[in-house]
Parts: sequence; C-alpha cells; structure tokens
Amino acid sequence: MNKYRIALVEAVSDLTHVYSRTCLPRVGLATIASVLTKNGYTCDLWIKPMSESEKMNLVNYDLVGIGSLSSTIREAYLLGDFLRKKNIKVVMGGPHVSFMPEEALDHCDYVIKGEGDTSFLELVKLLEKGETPEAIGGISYKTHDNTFQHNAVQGLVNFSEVPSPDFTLSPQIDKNNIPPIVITSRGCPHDCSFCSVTPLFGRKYRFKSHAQVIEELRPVQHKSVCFGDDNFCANPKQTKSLLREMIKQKAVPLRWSGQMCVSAASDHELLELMKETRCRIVYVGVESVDPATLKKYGKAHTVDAVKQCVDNLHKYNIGIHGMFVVDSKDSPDAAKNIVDYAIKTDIDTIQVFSITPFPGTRAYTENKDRLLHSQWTQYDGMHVVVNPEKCSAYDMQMAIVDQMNRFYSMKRVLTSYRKNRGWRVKYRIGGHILMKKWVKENADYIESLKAYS
Ligand code: B12
Ligand code: SF4
Repeated sequence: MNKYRIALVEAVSDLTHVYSRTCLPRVGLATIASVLTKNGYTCDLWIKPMSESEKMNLVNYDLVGIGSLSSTIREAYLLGDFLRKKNIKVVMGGPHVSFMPEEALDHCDYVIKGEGDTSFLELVKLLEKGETPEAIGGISYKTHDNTFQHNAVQGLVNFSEVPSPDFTLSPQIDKNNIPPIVITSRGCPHDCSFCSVTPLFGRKYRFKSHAQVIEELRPVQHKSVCFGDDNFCANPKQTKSLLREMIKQKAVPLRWSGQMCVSAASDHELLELMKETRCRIVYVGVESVDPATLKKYGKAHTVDAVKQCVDNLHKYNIGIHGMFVVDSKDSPDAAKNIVDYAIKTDIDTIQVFSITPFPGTRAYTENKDRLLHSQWTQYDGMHVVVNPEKCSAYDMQMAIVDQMNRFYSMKRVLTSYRKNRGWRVKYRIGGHILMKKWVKENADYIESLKAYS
C-alpha cells in the first residue's frame, strides 16, 4: 500500500501586528513534518502565504493538516472549507482549535488538541487503514450520527525524543536559508492568566538535549537567532549549562534574542553568559506596573524587581523589549503609567497590549461575559476586544494607541541612541512606522468601538 501524501499548512494573515516584520514561523508544523518523514511519509510544508495555484494543488494530497492561531483562524477555516468541498480530509491543530474544537469541526474532519507531535502520526496510520480514531488521546471529531466525540489529552509528549523541526520540507524555504528559530524547551512553570502556553503544553518545563540544540543552531549560527522558548531562562541552571556548551562547541550565533522572566535577570552569572553568547535583546513579560494587576495576572515578580531587571540587563549591554498588558479592570491611566515607567527606566522597546482572552486561558473564563465580539482575527493583542470596566472600549483603545505613539514618537526615536545599543534607533523607527500603519489600517475597527458604551 502506498503511504499517504500529506501537506501541512500554517494559516497566515496579512494584518499588521507588532511582529509583522518578523518573518519567523512557529515550529510545530515543521516538527510534525519531521516526525512524518522519519516514519516514511511524503510530507510538504507550507509556512508562508500560498499562491492560488499552490492552494489548488493541495487537492492532490490525501490529507491536509492546518495550523493556526486565534488571529489566523479565519484563513484556516476558509482553507478547510475549500478542501472539504473537494473531498480532502482536513485535520486542524494549534492553540485556538485545541480549546474550540466544536467551532473548528465545522471546517475540518479532526481536531488534534494540545501537542500533535505523536498523535498526528497515530491518526494518519489509522485513517490509512480505514479505521476510526476512537482510541487516540486528544482528538475531537464528529461521529456518524453527528455528535461530538472529545477524547481527553493523554499526558505530555517526551520532549527529549521529539525530532528537530525540518523546515527544508517546505518548497517555500531555500535549503541554505532556513528560519533562524530554535526552541530548546517546552512548557512554563508559571501560570499567567492570559497565556495559552500552560493550558496547551503544561507547567512541566521540558528540555531538548544540549546536543540537539547545538545541531539545530549550526545551520543558522551565522544569523540573528530567536530562541522561541516561552521562557528561555525558567530554569537558570539549565540555561547556563546550555550557554556554556554553546561557547565550548563554538555554536555562538551572530546574535540572539529570547523571552525571559523578570526574576531571571537577577542572576549575574546568567547575564554574563548571555552577553558572552551575544544576546542582543530579551523579551520580558513585565505586563503591568500596578501591583494589583500583577497579582491578578499571576505574575511572580514585583514592580521593584522590574527596575532592577532593566538596569541589570543594560549593565551587560543586553536590550529589553518590555511586554505589557492593560487589563479590563484598569482605567485608561494604566497605559499612561506603563509608558511613564518605560520611559523612566529606559526600556528599549515596548508593546502595550490590551487584555486578549485567548480560548483555553483563565482570562477567557474571567472575561467571557465582557467580550465585545468573537471576530478572532482581532484577537492579536493590538485590538481591544473586551469591554473595560472603568471606561469605554473606544477610550481604552485610544489610550493605548496614544501611549504607544508617545513611546515611539519621532522625537524619542531621534534621541534613542545609546552606546552598545545603537540598534535601538532602528527598532524604534520600526515601532513608529508600525503604529502609523496600524492606526490607518484599523480606522474602521477603532470607529466601530464607539458603538459599545
Ligand atoms: C515564538 C512565538 C512567536 C514568534 C514567531 C512565531 C509566530 N509566527 O507566531 C513571534 C514573535 C513572531 C510571535 C508572534 C505572535 N504571537 Co506568538 N508565540 C510564539 C511561541 C512562544 C512559540 C511558538 C512555537 O513555535 N511553539 C512551539 C510549537 C511546537 O508549538 P506549535 O507550533 O503551537 O505546535 C504544537 C501544537 O500547537 C500542535 N499543533 C500546532 N499546529 C498544528 C497543526 C496540526 C494539523 C496538528 C495536528 C497539530 C498542531 O502540535 C504542535 C507540536 O506539539 C508561542 C507559545 C508556544 N509555546 O507555542 C506563542 C503564541 C503562539 N503566540 C501567540 C500570539 C497571540 C502571537 C501574536 C498574535 C501576538 C503576540 N502575543 O505577540 C503574534 C502573531 C503572530 C502571527 N500572526 O504569525 C499565542 C497564540 C494564542 C492564540 N490562541 O492565538 C501563543 C500561544 C502565546 C500565548 N501568549 O499564549 N509568536
Ligand atoms: S511566564 Fe510567560 S510563558 Fe510562562 S505562563 Fe507567564 S506569560 Fe506564559
């Protein structure tokens, strides 16, 4: 019997958001593609926008798997509808459909909830034999009588046995120019209320071996590498050991960035190793400068620790991108307080998001009754999608836009040069342009918020 031919497609949206200029993919589909090819399947991967003819060609596969976020789910559903009309079996997975399987099953045949690394392979094997997937953990589908069958997720995968993502399986990627994203761990020991990571991957912090990480670094070592871990330094001992190994094996990239939490920046030995391995900037979930909001979000740090974090990072010539979230309980002053704080402490770049209740998170349960709509395209952090308690949605949106514009004003761009962090002038110009573009593109959305009192 010939084995199934499989296509894996990441749904892509062309809307402007903080990371529009970053062309980094998520690694989930490339990892599943790697598992499938190691098991003898032909698998092609699509991680960038597809041309119409490429889309038409998908009908030549036996099975198409589609990955998405909440903000790209519309594109995923449109593709699923198109393929199902052509009698192609469609499987969906990722952080949105894992928690909205019934919504997704209107547009696909199967949803794989949580980690798909091994369950997708299990499903493919059963479908090939013409069997139904009752016994597969983490799968949802409609039975013959059109009722939903939801199988519970059965534990976490053994991350150290998961193969490395293989981006070379994508015809859209030049084999000598693969995306410089490397993920060394999975899960996060924290449990912030607005984050999908722990509902999806659990709180157990799991690692790849140093050898596997170094093997993944080799082909992208000459580039600016992004460590796409949710929390690259959640276990500082492990991170330090990895960074030492990178130095020992001469696997230090041109420069790197990654996400870390505030508390890790108090470890000077870690910061020294980060500097030595050419860390340029870290993305830090500061979230708020109001102790009550920090507590509500479940953050482990205090406001005082943030100042120390910024100073320590700068002492080692490492930049900081501060990630902030204004809550539905906050007044519009919260956005101003955040930007005042960011300016005072000299944070290099920032994003001020509005609380975005992603399905599966505590924030979703808490704000369910205050959602303005469920147009998922707008669930990207930039759009106000929750009715705030102390002001109108429009006022909140405008407060955030005004404060982002203040932070990225041309005057501040022109005075942003710092010795050893000269790059930040360019980053802030990027922020300035992005805000102008975003406001223009979203004029109708902003106007529509006036309808909610
Ligand atoms: C690195 C990263 C980025 C990078 C690059 C990747 C990218 N383009 O998204 C950048 C900085 C660009 C980014 C931007 C954004 N991100 Co981001 N990002 C991540 C992060 C930290 C890692 C992504 C990753 O590779 N994960 C590891 C792989 C293995 O996971 P995975 O791809 O989801 O795949 C696994 C499963 O989901 C499942 N699966 C996934 N797809 C499929 C498909 C099929 C068919 C099957 C069977 C299974 C399956 O199986 C995979 C293997 O186990 C995740 C958090 C996380 N841990 O996932 C957030 C995350 C994906 N981002 C998130 C968000 C919201 C965004 C932004 C909208 C805004 C923001 N918060 O900054 C933008 C928009 C990006 C866009 N439109 O492309 C949310 C998504 C929540 C949601 N419900 O939509 C996440 C989950 C973080 C969070 N706060 O909860 N992001
Ligand atoms: S520390 Fe970061 S990755 Fe971990 S739960 Fe909080 S927001 Fe998510």
